[in-house]
Amino acid sequence: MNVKLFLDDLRVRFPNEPEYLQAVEEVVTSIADVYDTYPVFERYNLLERLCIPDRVIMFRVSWVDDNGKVRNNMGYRVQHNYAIGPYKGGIRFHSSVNLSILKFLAFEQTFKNSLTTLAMGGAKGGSDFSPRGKSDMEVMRFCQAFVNELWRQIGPDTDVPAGDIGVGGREVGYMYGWYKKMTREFTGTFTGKGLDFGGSLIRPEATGYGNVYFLLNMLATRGISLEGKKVAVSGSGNVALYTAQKLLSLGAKVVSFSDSDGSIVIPEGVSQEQFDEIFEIKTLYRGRVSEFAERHPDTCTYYRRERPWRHVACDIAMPSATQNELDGDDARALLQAGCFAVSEGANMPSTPEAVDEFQKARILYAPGKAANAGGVSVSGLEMAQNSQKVRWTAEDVDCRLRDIMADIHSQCVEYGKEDGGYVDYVRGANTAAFLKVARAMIAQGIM
Ligand code: NDP
Ligand code: 2IT
Repeated sequence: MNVKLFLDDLRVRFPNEPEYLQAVEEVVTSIADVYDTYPVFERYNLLERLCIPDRVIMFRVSWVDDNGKVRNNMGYRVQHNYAIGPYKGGIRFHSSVNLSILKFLAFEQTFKNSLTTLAMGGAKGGSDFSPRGKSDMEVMRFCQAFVNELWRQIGPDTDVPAGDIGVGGREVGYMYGWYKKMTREFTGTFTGKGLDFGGSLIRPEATGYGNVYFLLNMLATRGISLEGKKVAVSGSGNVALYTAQKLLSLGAKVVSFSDSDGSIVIPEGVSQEQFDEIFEIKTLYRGRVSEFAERHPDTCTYYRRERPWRHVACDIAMPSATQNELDGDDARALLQAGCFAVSEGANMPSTPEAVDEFQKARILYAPGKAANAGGVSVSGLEMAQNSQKVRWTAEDVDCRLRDIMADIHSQCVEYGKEDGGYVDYVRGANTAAFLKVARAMIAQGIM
């Protein structure tokens, strides 16, 4: 396969989709060798079929705000690939959402879900609607209008949405409620549901906890303990908060958080009480990290409109906000300060230049599709519980999550270990994920 020609062709066909092209380029470059090892792949033109989504559904969402004004947003669902299971992936509500971002996320999700060991294909959806600053009733009306269009396209064995940026328990509840009303079915078509109506214990925690479990597996390969290590976290949403909660419980120091307005840095690490305060500001009041900085001027510095990376001295970085939030200069600053491990909670948070820096420096670097797969894994466990109409205990789900993260780590090592012993987790994750989906696509024929 000629990687350059393949990518040039995609660039011509999808010129306005930089995030999608970025995600595809990373995967295609890293699996080129294994792709060429099996001529059947090229005979089936498998790569092109795997990179272009099965289908994209786009629609207008009209809703009425609290002032009686009619508002219009765009709605999308990208059903990328369902070779190994029903389409599965989150819904993102954020003003930045566009087709390129959702296509990159659905593409990544296909590979991530393949690594989880569970039967799930890849999808992503969302809207350029932002829940921030909206009342509960506005969010509810928007979610109902969104699902009014989407409900025909999804189902427990067809496509199962969940949360992502801007979509948490509240939004999933409203969407699931309307889905039920339209279908008159109580099935597990959404995951991340409330515990009282089919949700799984540990699903809210799963992405953050799973990332820490993955990190522990990586550290173990070099005999390093997490205790006492300084960890820079970005974001302050679902993933960031539960990452920090697990880190604190294991004796690590969490030295930063951020949101779209700026970052807070706490050089000595947040205490448990301070973490509880941040958790409350973010989850109870939907507030800003700057509010915490205002209350703690002695221990915490606020950097307005800046990301944390150039302002923290840390051993480990866990970017958990959004795509391309850590660039080449940030990576060099982190390395300079002694950072020796990066485990991505967000999807594609590091730019290609940053990834290159981490890999050149031979530090432990785990891409999001491996490290943050805990969230969708527990979504898969929620689907399993829903179809059996049972509820597993928190211990049971947590134990399965640990096992899955260990399994994903082993797959990365199996396919990513180099002669000198260095593990290229990017190549490992992409290759393991690709081979499973590719085998399934070949076995099921061209469609
Ligand atoms: P949340 O909406 O709960 O939190 C997102 C956080 O990131 C917020 O602190 C938000 O700040 C910040 N953020 C969002 N967009 C930007 C931006 N453009 N610039 C700077 N900061 C930004 O989302 P999640 O925690 O669920 O998601 C975070 C990341 O993790 C995403 O990349 C998501 O795709 C990924 N992920 C999520 C999973 C899940 O289960 N939820 C699973 C796997 C990956 P603000 O409050 O100001 O908007
Ligand atoms: O990026 C992701 O893996 C998610 N947002 C979670 C998807 C899911 O279906 O739980």
